Amino acid sequence: MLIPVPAVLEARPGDPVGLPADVECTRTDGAAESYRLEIGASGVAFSAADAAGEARGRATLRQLGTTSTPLLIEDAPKYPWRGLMLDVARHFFGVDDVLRLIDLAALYKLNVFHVHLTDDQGWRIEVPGWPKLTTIGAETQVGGGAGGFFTAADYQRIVDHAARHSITVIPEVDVPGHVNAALRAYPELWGKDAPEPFTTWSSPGHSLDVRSEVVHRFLADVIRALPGEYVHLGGDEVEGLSHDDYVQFMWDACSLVVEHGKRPIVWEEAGVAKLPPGTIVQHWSDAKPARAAAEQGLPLIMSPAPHTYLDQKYDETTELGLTWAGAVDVRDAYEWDPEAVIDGAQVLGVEAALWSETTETREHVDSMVFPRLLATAEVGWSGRRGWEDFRARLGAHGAFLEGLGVPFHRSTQIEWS
Ligand code: TNX
Repeated sequence: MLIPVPAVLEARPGDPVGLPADVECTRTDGAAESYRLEIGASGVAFSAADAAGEARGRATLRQLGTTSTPLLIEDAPKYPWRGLMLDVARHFFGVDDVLRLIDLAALYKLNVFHVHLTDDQGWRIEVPGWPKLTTIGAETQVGGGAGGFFTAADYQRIVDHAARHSITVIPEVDVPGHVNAALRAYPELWGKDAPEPFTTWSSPGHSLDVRSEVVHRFLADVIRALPGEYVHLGGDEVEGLSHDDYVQFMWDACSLVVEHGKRPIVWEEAGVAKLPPGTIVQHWSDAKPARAAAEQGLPLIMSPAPHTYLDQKYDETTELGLTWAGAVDVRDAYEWDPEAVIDGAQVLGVEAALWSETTETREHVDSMVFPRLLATAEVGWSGRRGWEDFRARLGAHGAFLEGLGVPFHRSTQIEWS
């Protein structure tokens, strides 16, 4: 829930996005992530069903900025999956930038941080036994600049930090396409000469040699290197593979994730393949394979590009961003129903995605993520409460974002206070 904030916010020097820890919270029975907050003359009564509920309640307290206005909030999420994806492959963002973004996501009750770790332009995560993935595979990014990568310790810091907000980190390693960086490091993964670095947008369209033994060994080592309950295997925009090879590979790769005791996630393209039960499918653009996934009984994460793609321009005057999904202004990010996107889908939740072809700095990221992420957050937590209502609350919320030092995009759809 996005709460209207008072005009004057308490300054919290040294802790610009920290959540208040000074109000005590007790545990009660209730739905996952639920909490109850009662502010009265005699003080604050705060209870939550679990640690996540406590974190969501503290986010509300932080947005309120005061414990002196009487109120009663009984709150629980509509969907169990409310995510933000950051692409660190097209342009690399370091640990500090990532931790800060997670702090901001926590303020809006998100509970998933999905990090797109590999793509044509760079491989950004250390994998034991495959050192060239990061020495060679990480050295470029879009525009040709130096890339970067997370060591295992860096990545663990991100996971631990997110866990303190009851946010789950989802690592994505994109296979069998979008692999140019990995092929440069280990050409045996496609059985040809090492390709040239790829430092522009789009994709050279290369694919792993999915029938080779080395690819399966590689995948197992990658899956083992990634901590957590989930592995996102990508599976999007694959070129140069037969349909049969593609569907067989997606089945094998997802099964390998299951064998490692983890739950696979894939982009919607893989919905045309038979996938292990429990695999989560992420819709972004094409209803047909997403529907095929739903028909298999698999749960879906909704990231429809015209509503959740944070890399798209707000309007034709926006400097950064792509346009293939049309302009995505705040109203587009807010006015959509996750249940109405794919017929018959079991909707796990929503996720906004920042692809980073055009975003290079923290300021770039902030201006694309905010305020649109707040719309996705509310669609996922409260369900829609009406555009005019949201619009008014968001307008009053501008000062809050400003107080956090977030250079958000001042969409002309909003009357900013
Ligand atoms: C499509 S969404 C992609 C990404 C691009 C994005 C740009 C998806 C699964 N694939 O590789 O970065 O469009 O908007």
